[in-house]
Amino acid sequence: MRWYFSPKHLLHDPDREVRAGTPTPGYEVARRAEIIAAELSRDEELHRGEVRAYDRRVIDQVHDPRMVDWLEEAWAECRPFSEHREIIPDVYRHAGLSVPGTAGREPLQKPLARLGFYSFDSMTPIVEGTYEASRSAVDVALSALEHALETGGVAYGLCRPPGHHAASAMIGGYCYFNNAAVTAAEMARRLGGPVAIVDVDYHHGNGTQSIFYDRDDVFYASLHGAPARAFPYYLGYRDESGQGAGHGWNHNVELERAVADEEYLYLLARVIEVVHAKNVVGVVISLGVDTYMNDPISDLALSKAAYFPAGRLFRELALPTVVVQEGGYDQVDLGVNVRSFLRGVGGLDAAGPV
Ligand code: Q9C
Ligand code: ZN
Repeated sequence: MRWYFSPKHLLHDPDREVRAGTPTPGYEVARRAEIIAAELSRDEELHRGEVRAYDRRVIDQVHDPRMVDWLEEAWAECRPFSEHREIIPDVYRHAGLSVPGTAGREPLQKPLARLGFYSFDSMTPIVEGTYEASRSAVDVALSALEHALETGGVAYGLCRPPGHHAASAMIGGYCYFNNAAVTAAEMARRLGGPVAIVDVDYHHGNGTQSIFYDRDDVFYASLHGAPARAFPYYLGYRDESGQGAGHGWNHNVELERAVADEEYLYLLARVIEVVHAKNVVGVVISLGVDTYMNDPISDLALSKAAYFPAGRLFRELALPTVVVQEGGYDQVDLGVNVRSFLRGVGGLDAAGPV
């Protein structure tokens, strides 16, 4: 199996995020990706492929081009207003700040108001290199897609920053461009048939859900901490099943706290059956390993032993598959958990070379 990784992720290096009003060091750090890359480099059965640069038009297929323009300019235009390296919003476009027909009004003259227009939380800072790093994460995912389409097999994009909380015109949850959504939309277009995104990150992928909510070319299925207690709180409920042409094309499974291996694998197998019944022709996996028992910001209880069988369950589908990295914040076992999942989905044996 091939994996893809770009050192440009290092350009996104905020020192802090704001939680409960307090600046804190932040969990989504550059070291995460370096840890995963180091672990995969040790595995002789996983081969690193060449990352290509893709045209912005691929991103514009799922993101509002005005947001893409904005993200490119955001740091420079907000820079004079921040005392730090990061820009963090202080006013947000809450749903209550619009009446029908006004939700699209972008305050072009005020950089911080524009920042709040496109952001939904204070944990997703913008630094000088955020745009370039985010573009590179999309390049990584699309390079993996290219390989999966060429071989009909599996490829992994070690994307950073992650993407599944980013919607068409909204950043948040450490996410800027939705790598999985861009990849799935392009995969569906190239294959000429519907594809599925299976999101196994601890958090609900609100951005991915929103992007495809009224579409029947991408089926979105997610298992995640129930939003009544888990970020992003306002989406991810089981009754959100899609609308219009997309009705029946969204599937949320809410997990209680402390769900462990056996129950998780049972529920994931059922989700994969649902995907199978959709007759999709390709799969994108949003892989977050923040389901791990030692994850510092999550409350599930998966052990290291869960990730290999979790990956292997996807082999049942026997479809071109792109795995993209989302969350996972335990820096001790992050790398081994990702590697185990990849060996599972890649059809390699459990142990593997050291
Ligand atoms: N007390 C991803 O895993 N903060 N994003 C949660 C919990 C934000 C996670 C606060 C979590 C975002 C890609
Ligand atoms: Zn997550």
